[in-house]
Amino acid sequence: MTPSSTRAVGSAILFAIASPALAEPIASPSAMSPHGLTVDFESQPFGPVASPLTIAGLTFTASGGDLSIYSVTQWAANGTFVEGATLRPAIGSSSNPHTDIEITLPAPAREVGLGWFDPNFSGNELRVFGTGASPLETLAVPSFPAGGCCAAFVGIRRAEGDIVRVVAHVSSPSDFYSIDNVRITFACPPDLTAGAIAGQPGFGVPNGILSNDDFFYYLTIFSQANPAADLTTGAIPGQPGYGVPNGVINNEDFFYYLTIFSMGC
Ligand SMILES: [Ca+2]
Ligand SMILES: [Ca+2]
Ligand SMILES: [Ca+2]
Repeated sequence: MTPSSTRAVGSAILFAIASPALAEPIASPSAMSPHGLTVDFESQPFGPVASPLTIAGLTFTASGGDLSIYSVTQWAANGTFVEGATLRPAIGSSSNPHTDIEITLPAPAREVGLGWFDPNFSGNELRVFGTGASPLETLAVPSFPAGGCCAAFVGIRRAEGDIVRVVAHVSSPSDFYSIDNVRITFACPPDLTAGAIAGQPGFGVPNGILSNDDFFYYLTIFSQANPAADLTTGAIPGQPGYGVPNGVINNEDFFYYLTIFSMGC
């Protein structure tokens, strides 16, 4: 081997070792895990709402003021990636322009996706962060002619499962936008709650820690036939429908949860 070919092999090995797991854009909500959390804002009253706003453990903050729940039903984009109630900065005048919306997650995630209503200018971005100040990934939001015709979907998967903060970055203060159907797949699927006592803060919100509370929480939602307890079609790994909810809550779901719980994070 010549010194240069040795170097080449050496750098190839170093590259292989140093290369992080690939992050991949996600093209549609259907390509995301069926076990994700979706926040669709449908339970929120329309109109201005104070920032920060917390829903299902996700905390939404507008960088320039308050937030607002906005209906997109009058636009053709309704029912694509955005529907009904959506979240936007509380705008209405040039003195209160469109600003970024930051989403803080209660536990690390490996998939994040959302619908973006009426992106018109280039430069709109979905930025995902770990614990550091620099984005782990930045995704461009496709743009469309102004007028509410269209919505975009932007999503990202990181095998590292290290996303804890997401920013919907708006290109311009005058690019009217809102977000909807914010989907999060947490990094630890059996982590379902922070505590096992109903009504306590953190009940039903993952906290990045797998403990007996998660198991008791699953027992609770299973016994209540909560739709969230539907995790699988069958309990045998490798069989079709394993890990795919089927609209039925039965023992298969219980044994599936036992399996993923015993596997840990
Ligand atoms: Ca909605
Ligand atoms: Ca937990
Ligand atoms: Ca099921």
